[in-house]
Amino acid sequence: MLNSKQIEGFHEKGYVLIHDAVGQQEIKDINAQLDRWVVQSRQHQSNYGSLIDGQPRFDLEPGHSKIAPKLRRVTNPQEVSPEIRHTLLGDSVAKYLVPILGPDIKFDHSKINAKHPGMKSDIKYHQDHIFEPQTNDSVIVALLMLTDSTEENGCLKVVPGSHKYRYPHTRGGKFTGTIDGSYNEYFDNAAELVEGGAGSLCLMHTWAVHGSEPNRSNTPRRLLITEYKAADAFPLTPHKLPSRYMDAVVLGKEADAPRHRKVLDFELPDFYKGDSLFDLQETAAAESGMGIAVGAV
Ligand SMILES: O=C(O)CCC(=O)C(=O)O
Repeated sequence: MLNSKQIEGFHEKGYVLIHDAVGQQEIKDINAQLDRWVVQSRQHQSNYGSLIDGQPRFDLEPGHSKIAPKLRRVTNPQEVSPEIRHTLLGDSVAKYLVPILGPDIKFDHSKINAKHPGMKSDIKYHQDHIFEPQTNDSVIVALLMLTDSTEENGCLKVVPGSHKYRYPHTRGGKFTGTIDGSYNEYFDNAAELVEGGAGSLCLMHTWAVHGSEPNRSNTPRRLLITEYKAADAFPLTPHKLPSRYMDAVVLGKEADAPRHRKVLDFELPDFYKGDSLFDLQETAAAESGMGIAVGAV
């Protein structure tokens, strides 16, 4: 499914883009589901729905209203959509991961990030692994484009090679969900735009630094983001976005025992249940401070 150049590129840069990875009918079905959720969101004034631990599933951007709905995130949509379950827990996406993760693969969690025209949310630079640390780094973030993704509508940006470093996501001992803003200029200069058509799939290393700008266009940008991991990767902390499909085997078989990385070389996050990623990052952005790279691995 991935040729040797693509596999090499993933290890070198920390991500690889596969065009036309998932069929248009699946993409259409998922978009139809998301359209229904946007309509439903018009009935709500604040975040709503419920994950298995009670925190909200549907996250609304400030300024959301009945007339101008701003549904920006749906967490663990596979729990409430058979179409999404089919794509994420079947092999549509997972089959691409085998050359990197091996034959035995588990699902971790997923979310849809939506940026419709007029919405202002961005995603500040961060590394995903720090949010849900596992016993090893055989974890891939699979980002499936549900719409065409361009620089103008706020496509994903990845800093190539950044997966070989660890950056702090805390300030004053508090987990901020974002890397200190003093790195922004460096990241902005180095980051690569991940542009592609609907159905394209970006496989990103769990430690790759990434973020995205607000949508400045008239076209929507929708992204279905899923973490998968090798069957022998086990969580080090309670999950912040738990679901009943967490750790479900999607390909191959269960592992008998966890595999551990040699050194535990990063901070563990605070448990921030109830805060959305956006609130967490916005609070951090309002503060200032300096950070230092923890070091190369
Ligand atoms: O929506 C995006 O462009 C990036 C998503 C992301 O990094 C996240 O939600 O953790």
